[in-house]
Amino acid sequence: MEKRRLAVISNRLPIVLKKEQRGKWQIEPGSGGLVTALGPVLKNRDGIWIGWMGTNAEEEPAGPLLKDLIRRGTRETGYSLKPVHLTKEEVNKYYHGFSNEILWPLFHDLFSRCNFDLSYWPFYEQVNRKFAQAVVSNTDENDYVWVQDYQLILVGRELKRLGLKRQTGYFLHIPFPPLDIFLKLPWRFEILEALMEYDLVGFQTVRDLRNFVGCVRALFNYKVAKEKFMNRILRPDGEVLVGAFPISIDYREFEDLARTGEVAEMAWSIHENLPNRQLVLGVDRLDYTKGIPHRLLAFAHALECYPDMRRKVTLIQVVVPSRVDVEEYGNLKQEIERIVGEINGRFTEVGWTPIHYIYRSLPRQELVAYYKTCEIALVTPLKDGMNLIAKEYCASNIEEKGILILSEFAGAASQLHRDALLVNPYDRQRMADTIHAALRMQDDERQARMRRLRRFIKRHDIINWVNSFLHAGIARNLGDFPQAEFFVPSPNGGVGSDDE
Ligand code: GDG
Repeated sequence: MEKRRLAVISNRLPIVLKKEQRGKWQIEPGSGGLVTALGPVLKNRDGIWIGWMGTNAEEEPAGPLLKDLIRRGTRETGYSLKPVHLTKEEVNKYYHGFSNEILWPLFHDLFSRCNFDLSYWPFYEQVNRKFAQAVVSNTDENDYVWVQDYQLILVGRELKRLGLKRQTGYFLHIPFPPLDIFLKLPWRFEILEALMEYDLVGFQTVRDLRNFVGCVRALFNYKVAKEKFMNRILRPDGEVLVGAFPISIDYREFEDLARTGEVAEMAWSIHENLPNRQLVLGVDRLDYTKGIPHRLLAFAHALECYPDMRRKVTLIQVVVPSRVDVEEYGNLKQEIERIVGEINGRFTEVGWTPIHYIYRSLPRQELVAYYKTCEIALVTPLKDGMNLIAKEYCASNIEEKGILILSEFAGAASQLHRDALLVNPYDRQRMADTIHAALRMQDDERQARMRRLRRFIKRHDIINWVNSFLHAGIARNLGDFPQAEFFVPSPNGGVGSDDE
């Protein structure tokens, strides 16, 4: 049999095309968990990555120069990069429109933020077809095609429409909503049917998986059979395997970085400049799903309820610019800055400012220095597929004295609920109480919790994630990966029953 290659299809390529000030084009390597995880796998399998380069086709460099840049990217990454070119209108309607104004809010349960603009759908279909055509041109029958995330749900369907036979897998990085929310989507049947065109579909948590299966049962009445820890959906013309594969991080990379002298020095200087107090850290992309205003207000409520916290604790809130040209995100930034200003105006005393607000992306080393040195991480999204910040904080917290306060609505809670302190981000009083309790937690309890968190994440790292998906997808080996837990909060802080 010919060699099987792995082809990853994602909205963005793992390189970024940048125009320097003097007009010269450059490529820079992309960062993020997916790039680190898939890089080695793609290299070893003679891999291919298909994606958009983040620029409008109208503004891209001329053909030969672009080819040259891509060739350079291919040389540097060690696998083949295949760009999909999108026009400005396609970017607006497929990416900003259908993906980010419809699927993103709907799948995060924020239905009232959806803009069901009818002109977006044809572009979503058209661009997904373009991606499928790129798969046709760059892969052959032996290759395994692995499609990533909500922007590209229709690629599997389009491949079939083009008459192409490939073994395909799909992973959804964001949550999958429950039936009552999913039903609001005008294209609900098309989206659900398209997901069932893949051979394997992976979700972040068992809850997402159940939501999906619930929608399939309700809207299509297909039979669903359990097989080991997976479900097999039996369509009239075939079957699709669905499972929960919680994504993770490159644990080693964060731990190793946290051990370097540079990071130690940065970490020391952070505390040196904010002496005699505990530091609470929030790091988020600018996005309304991350619950930043709720968190700031809960922190202020804690200062109000527990005056002993004043002068002894500082919240460092890092907000990473994202989707900056979208009006809604601009408004969110203003709202955050207004709340920070009000809280600081109200509580600041000579020598103590309650919130340090940073609005920019930090270099990886500096981010890890904050992870390493801050006593508490406040990771409180309103809804999140997984949330990698929670896992990165633990991996980098090598002295094992940190406390993770985590939202029940982050996918990460389904794995970390035993040793993180869980909160409902809408419950301001409980959030305030939990922050206060964390500040007073004894060192031995902190250490025991953090040690267990780190051990778990080390065992369930990103390499493990890639392997379990590919084992299920390529080898159809369903036996040797761990069962994900079904998590719901319980009154005394345990795991909900799994009696489905
Ligand atoms: C989607 C889902 C799911 C953040 N600030 C800086 C920085 N980051 C990096 C972190 C982390 C990543 O960005 C953020 O990952 P998240 O998981 O928190 O969130 P999304 O971007 O919303 O990702 C999410 C994820 O996909 C994976 O499946 O977990 O639920 O929404 O890796 O390190 N990196 C640097 N400086 C920063 O200031 N260098």
